[in-house]
Amino acid sequence: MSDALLEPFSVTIDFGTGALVPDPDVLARRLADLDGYFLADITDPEVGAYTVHEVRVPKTGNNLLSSTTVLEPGKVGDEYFFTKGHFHANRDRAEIYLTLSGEGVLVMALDDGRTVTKEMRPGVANYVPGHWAHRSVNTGTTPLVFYAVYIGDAGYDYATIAERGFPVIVVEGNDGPQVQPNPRYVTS
Ligand code: PAN
Ligand code: ZN
Repeated sequence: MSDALLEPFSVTIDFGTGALVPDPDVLARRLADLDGYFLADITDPEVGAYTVHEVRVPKTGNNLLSSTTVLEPGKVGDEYFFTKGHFHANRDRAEIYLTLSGEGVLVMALDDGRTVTKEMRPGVANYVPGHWAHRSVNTGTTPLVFYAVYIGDAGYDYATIAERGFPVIVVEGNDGPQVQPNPRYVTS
């Protein structure tokens, strides 16, 4: 057996705030942690961008990890606040995002630049197959809260996105959110 036998357990999720009971591992990202990710300069690096609340489970391939993300509304330049975005370190590991509150766009991209965007709104479950980098963008005026479930040994490759960016950006246009080519995207 590759893992200890776990006791069944339950977690309570507040759909509005993303809070989990019992207490999860919490990671908080400020705009300072997103330095270099936006086209425009960040004027207030201390502003909170998002928090991730992860259910405590061993990070092995036979477990399912899960977390809520609470992504604040806001913009840097014309770009809406977003998560760093990543490929999974084990690239073929899949993931599901279920939006609990707020509205946004899920940007997914392959290594070759192929890009798919999907709407995030309460009740929508987005399936992120293996090999697709993924980033959430809050296009609304309230926190975007979603619950993610992923294979325990998925891991994170942030470096590729930090270096190359995503092929598209999501900006505020005259008629609402617009998906546009990222002028700084570095092709492989
Ligand atoms: C999510 C993300 C979370 C924060 O749980 O990790 O939304 O985004 P970044 O990790 O890109 O900063 C997930 O996709 N886990 O695999
Ligand atoms: Zn992921």
